[in-house]
Amino acid sequence: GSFYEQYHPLEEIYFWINKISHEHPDMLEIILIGSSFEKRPLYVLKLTGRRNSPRRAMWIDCGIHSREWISPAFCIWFVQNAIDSYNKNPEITQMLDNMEIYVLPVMNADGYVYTWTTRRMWRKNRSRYEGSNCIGTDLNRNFDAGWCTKGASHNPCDHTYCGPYPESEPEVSAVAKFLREKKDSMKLYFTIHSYGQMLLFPYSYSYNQAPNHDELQHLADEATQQIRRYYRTRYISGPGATTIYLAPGGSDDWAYDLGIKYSFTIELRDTGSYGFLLPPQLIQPTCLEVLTAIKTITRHVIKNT
Ligand code: 0X9
Ligand code: ZN
Repeated sequence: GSFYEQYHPLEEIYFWINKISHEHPDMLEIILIGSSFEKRPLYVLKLTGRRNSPRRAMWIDCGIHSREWISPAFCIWFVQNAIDSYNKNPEITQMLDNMEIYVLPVMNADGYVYTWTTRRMWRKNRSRYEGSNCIGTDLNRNFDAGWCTKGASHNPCDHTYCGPYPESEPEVSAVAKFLREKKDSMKLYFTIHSYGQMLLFPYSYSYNQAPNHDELQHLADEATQQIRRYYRTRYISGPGATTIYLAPGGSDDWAYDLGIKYSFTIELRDTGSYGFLLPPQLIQPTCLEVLTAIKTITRHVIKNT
């Protein structure tokens, strides 16, 4: 298979980021937004059409949880697909001409490296704090949104450790700082996870309905119908808290409360047969079907913002 049909270690992803930006300087720009706990760079790709003066922006991050390898693979595939489809596919062209698209391919760089070298099922980052020998904070419990209430843990040895305080983790604070700076133009937020085949929206830190709940539910239903039409894959949708579980400190809820009224977590394939060990042959179909959902949602956001 091609580069886009395989999983890659972090060094190869960094190399790809450099290569593709040099090949398409008119459409891609590399932005260094910060560094990880172990001082690895966090690169964001800024993707734009050639004739755009967009006042809108959207964000896609991948790899918050290191063992979810399909997630970085999606971000990489998405960037490549957008570049190839620009001026060919009308929906992608419209998307790039109306939105600046910021893509963070691997948010949890240290954890990702660790899953390649040492422990495939590692989820958290690799931070250490005094007072415990356990390593790692769950980056999706460290955002400042109902931080460390029910659904997260104060115990550093747990999978859902929320960290010593909100935004304690350099990966989280880098993303939060960048989104805060861009919040006026940022209209749409996606965070890509696996697995479970779900399209989730706020809230996850409480059972309260989001102010635009009905609009989000309707839009999510439309998006999952598109996925179903593509390969008959079933995705379910709803607010995080009622669809999976209460889980505070997540990036989607934080982005939403920052003012990004279209905020989604996508749990990619599958529903558990392979789980995190999704075979590489399934990268392409997984990405293709979810792109239909992203197109549907983006079209709606362009029309309504
Ligand atoms: O628990 C999570 O962080 C996500 N599921 S995963 O299996 N990929 O770990 C779901 C996140 C939903 N959103 C929030 N909890 N805010
Ligand atoms: Zn996850």
